[in-house]
Amino acid sequence: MRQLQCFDGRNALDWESVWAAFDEDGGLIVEHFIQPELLQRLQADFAPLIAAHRPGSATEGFWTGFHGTQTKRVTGLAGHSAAWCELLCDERYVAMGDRYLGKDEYWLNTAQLICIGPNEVPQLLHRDELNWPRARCEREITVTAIFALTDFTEANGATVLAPGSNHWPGALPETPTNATCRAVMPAGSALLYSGKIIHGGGENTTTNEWRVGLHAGFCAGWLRSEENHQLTVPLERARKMPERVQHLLGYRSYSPKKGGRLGLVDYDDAGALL
Ligand SMILES: O=C(O)CCC(=O)C(=O)O
Repeated sequence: MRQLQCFDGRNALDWESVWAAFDEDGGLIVEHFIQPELLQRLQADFAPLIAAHRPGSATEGFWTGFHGTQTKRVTGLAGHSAAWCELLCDERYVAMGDRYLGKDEYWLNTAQLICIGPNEVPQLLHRDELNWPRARCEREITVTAIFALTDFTEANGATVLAPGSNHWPGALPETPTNATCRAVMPAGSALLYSGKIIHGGGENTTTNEWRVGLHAGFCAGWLRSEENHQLTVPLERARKMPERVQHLLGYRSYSPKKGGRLGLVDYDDAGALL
């Protein structure tokens, strides 16, 4: 069974190998990506939000199954955690967005805590780029990180991925079980992956363990992001955030090297408001 390549974030990353793994397999793991002290602050910031949240989806129909009936999903995180805003500025995370989507040409798509609870069934396998089915093209339109805030194990719901499926033709080809692996990784690791790789949340067969992942992706600046950050992080709060975070949350306009500008305010960059 093909596995994802694994790097050690305590050492300087060999970027050529990192991008080669990303391009070939569609994803990779960087263990120890988050410093222990930052990990503790993230866990402390998010613990009360997770405790206050109930499992299951607010949306009926297809989304009830997709989101998971035993899974808590918590969004709107930037307004609650300075530690998360700090991680958003991590230069290795920035490097992934800049490489695949173009420097300053992307938004934070969604940042959600995905807490997979005991007895959760496997999530439907999917490709993240299918959020925008008509926009799919050869290039990446979305790339994502899942940061492990607890250990990810086979038993508690480590993400299921099909390495190499980023090259498979068709919108969502059939995925044989023997083509998949699990992103087993210790707390503090990051799974970095392409919008084209087939993947999904894993089954949680434990009776008492929650698997907590911070699922945070970027999407191209010409796309509407999954989460509406400007409604959960009000302007006054955004003013106090690092410039990169303001940008990622949509408090900037999209100005590609070619083509027109989007998301303007009074024909100026939205950043002028701040
Ligand atoms: O939680 C995971 O491991 C993956 C979840 C996922 O891919 C999703 O909800 O879109």
